[in-house]
Formats: sequence, C-alpha cells, structure tokens
Amino acid sequence: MKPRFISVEGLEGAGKTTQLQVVTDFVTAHYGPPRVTREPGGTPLAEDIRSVILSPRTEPMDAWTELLLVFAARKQHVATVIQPALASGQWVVSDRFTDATYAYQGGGRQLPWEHIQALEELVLDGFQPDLTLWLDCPAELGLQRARQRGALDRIELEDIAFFERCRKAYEKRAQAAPQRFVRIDASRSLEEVSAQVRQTLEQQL
Ligand code: T5A
Repeated sequence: MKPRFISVEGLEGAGKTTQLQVVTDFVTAHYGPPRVTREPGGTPLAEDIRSVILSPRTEPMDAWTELLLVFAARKQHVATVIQPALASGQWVVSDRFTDATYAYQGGGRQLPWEHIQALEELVLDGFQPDLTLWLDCPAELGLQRARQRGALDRIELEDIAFFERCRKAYEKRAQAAPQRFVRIDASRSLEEVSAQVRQTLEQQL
C-alpha cells in the first residue's frame, strides 16, 4: 500500500500532541512505524526557524515575515524529511502542516488567502496531506489547557479574537476539502477524543 501523509491540526491546547501518539500507535500497528514530525520544525534547520518564529521578542514581527519564515521551514521539512520518508515507503505523521498557515497567518493575522495559496503552489507544488485530523475546540478552552502547561510562546500571547479567527479559518479549510479534512470534537474527554480519532483512522485508511 502506498504510504500516506497524515497531519493533525487544531488550536493550542486542542490535544494534538496527545492524539499524535494515538495516530502513531494506529499506524505502527497496521503499516509499521511512521516518521513522526512537527511544524514549524522537523529538521535541525527548520527547528532553528521555529525558535525564531515562536520566541517572544521586543521587536514586533511583521506578518509577512512570519509567513515567509513558516514556508521557509516547511520547504526544508518537505524536501529533506517528508518526501524522502514517503519515497522510501514510510508513513509520515505531522503535528501541523500548511492548514496551520491558512489558520494562523490567513485567519489570525488576516493575510490574504490567495497570497498564501500562491506561496503554497510556488513552494510545495500541490503537495498536501492525504488525511488531516482537525481537533476542534473553542479557543478559550484550548488556551486554558495550554496555559496550565506553562510558559506561553510568542503566538500564544495573542488575544482570544486572534484564536477565534484561526478556528474560523480551519472551518473554512475543512469545508473546502471534506474528503481530506475530518473534524474531531476535541472539547470532549481525552478518552472520547482518542476513541473518535481511532474510529476515523479505521474508516479513512
Ligand atoms: N504556527 C504553526 C503558525 O502560526 N503557522 C504555521 O504554519 C504553523 C505550522 C506551533 C505554533 O506555531 C503556529 C501555531 C502555534 O501557535 P505547536 O508546537 O503546534 O505550536 O504547539 P501548540 O499548538 O502550542 O501545542 P500545545 O501543546 O499547546 O497544544 P496541543 O499539542 O494541541 O495540546 P496537548 O496535547 O499538549 O494538550 C495540552 C494540555 O491539555 C490536556 C493535555 O493533557 C495537556 O495538559 N488535554 C486535555 N485535557 C482534557 N481533555 C482533553 N480532551 C484534552 N486534550 C489535551
């Protein structure tokens, strides 16, 4: 069977890190251990770019600078990790991918959707996940969970309206690609969310 590329998306505190393990266990049991990775990041160079993007700083970061950094990290990640793994027959599971750019830079920062699409086409040439699990919960609930976890990064310091726009943008992405994008209700208990993730994988793969 052709190896697949699965991404897990959602706001901060939606439970991506937790559910990534559920996806990894499922893929390992059925298709062998996947390459588990994340964005921004996933390679040493892309992880350096991640810390530039997420470290709190006094100099404000221009939204376009943020967008270009995200795509620079993604190009490195796709070219040196994701595509080689898929070419060698290994499945790939990523904590976030391009949908996060539509959500955060498109929704949150309000950069024009069509410019993100143009960059995506230029940099990735149509490459996208085979399946995206969107862990959806109200922004306030996710932020409450994330705050309990500890120090906030530069993006987590944004206000609630920013994350509500991100959530709306994920919804728009889900409506535009219903065959790839599956919404999971992440406001339920950990056990219920994990069960829905497993059920979705059984149905979709
Ligand atoms: N970004 C990223 C962009 O702006 N553009 C882009 O293109 C990309 C790719 C990356 C940041 O970069 C931005 C988006 C982000 O701001 P990240 O590494 O993905 O950040 O990290 P966060 O989203 O900040 O990750 P979090 O750890 O905050 O969220 P998770 O992974 O969704 O949540 P998780 O699993 O760590 O859970 C958080 C807490 O909640 C509990 C967990 O036990 C944990 O304590 N929890 C639940 N509690 C009750 N019920 C449930 N169902 C629970 N699920 C989890």
